[in-house]
Amino acid sequence: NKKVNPFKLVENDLNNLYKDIRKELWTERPELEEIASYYFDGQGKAFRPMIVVLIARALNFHVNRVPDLKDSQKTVAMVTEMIHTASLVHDDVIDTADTRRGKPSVNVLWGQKKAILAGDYILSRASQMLARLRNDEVIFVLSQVLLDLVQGEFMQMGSKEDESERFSHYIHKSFKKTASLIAYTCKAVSLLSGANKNFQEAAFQYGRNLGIAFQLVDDLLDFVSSQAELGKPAAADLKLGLATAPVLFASEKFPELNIMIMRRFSEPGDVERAYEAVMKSDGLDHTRLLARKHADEALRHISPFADSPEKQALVMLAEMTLNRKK
Ligand code: 2DE
Ligand code: MG
Ligand code: MG
Ligand code: MG
Ligand code: MG
Repeated sequence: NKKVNPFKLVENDLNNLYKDIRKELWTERPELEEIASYYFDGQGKAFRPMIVVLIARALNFHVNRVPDLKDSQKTVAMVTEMIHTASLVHDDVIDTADTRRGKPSVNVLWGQKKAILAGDYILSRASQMLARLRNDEVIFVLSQVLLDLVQGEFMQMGSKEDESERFSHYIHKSFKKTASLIAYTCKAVSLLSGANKNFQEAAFQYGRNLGIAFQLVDDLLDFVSSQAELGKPAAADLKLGLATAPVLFASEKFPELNIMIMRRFSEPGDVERAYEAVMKSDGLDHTRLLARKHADEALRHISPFADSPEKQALVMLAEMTLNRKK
């Protein structure tokens, strides 16, 4: 059982991904093209396209013993990264974030108005690429992602009055804001592989669980990583008023957190006190355990896939999601 290298497996398929995206972003407005292309510099982790390509290849192999990526699946991988990036350009406007991926954010370099338009422009090009696939089901599935992203971001702006509903609200929000994109893009490439309904659902569930694990780890890293490691400010979520899993778990031991959660850490000293409480509680351990549970669940869903290097890489990806440091 030789160790596979997930990066090597997708190397050929992802090699030209950013270059190909930049080609799609061509427009006779040079500044619009420049802003829209800014994050497609090949420096991103390309975590999402990697998952999509590996699911596609694993199911292509499962269905006809040939893993080679289809052009339509390559398009979905590109569209995945484009939707993700567009949402981040808008997210940084909403969060007034001034760094992203270790560089100044689009809103800092070009201002909010152009950032909003650049995000819209990336989405409009992604829509055209999708339309060119002439596949209703794929278009339908990826439209759901856009809807979920907006709803997830909106859900995050409110705090649940009822303490007992907070955790399920948080998980639901995490699905919409983060996991939906991974889950539905996995489903889209599984449709294009010709896999049957059971395997389409398995691909969806792999993406859903991996995505929730990914967000739980993201929320954990916000407490334990530094600005230098993340390429964005640490403890940023509390400062934004967000009660993520570590805080929600900590509130079981420190009920005084509940009032701060309700006022979204807006009083002087709230952020520092909440941070301390999380550190003194087992909130971080609980969050890590829950991420592990979702990663295990992701693996359970792909266990019926025919064995292949791609399937083994999908297993490793779940591990990497739990162990990442940024
Ligand atoms: C990252 O969240 C953002 C996720 C989704 C944003 C969705 C928007 C709706 P974070 P970080 C803005 C519009 C959707 C479009 C344009 C498709 O937790 O920590 O703030 O990386 O992430 O800033
Ligand atoms: Mg943000
Ligand atoms: Mg945000
Ligand atoms: Mg975050
Ligand atoms: Mg993030």
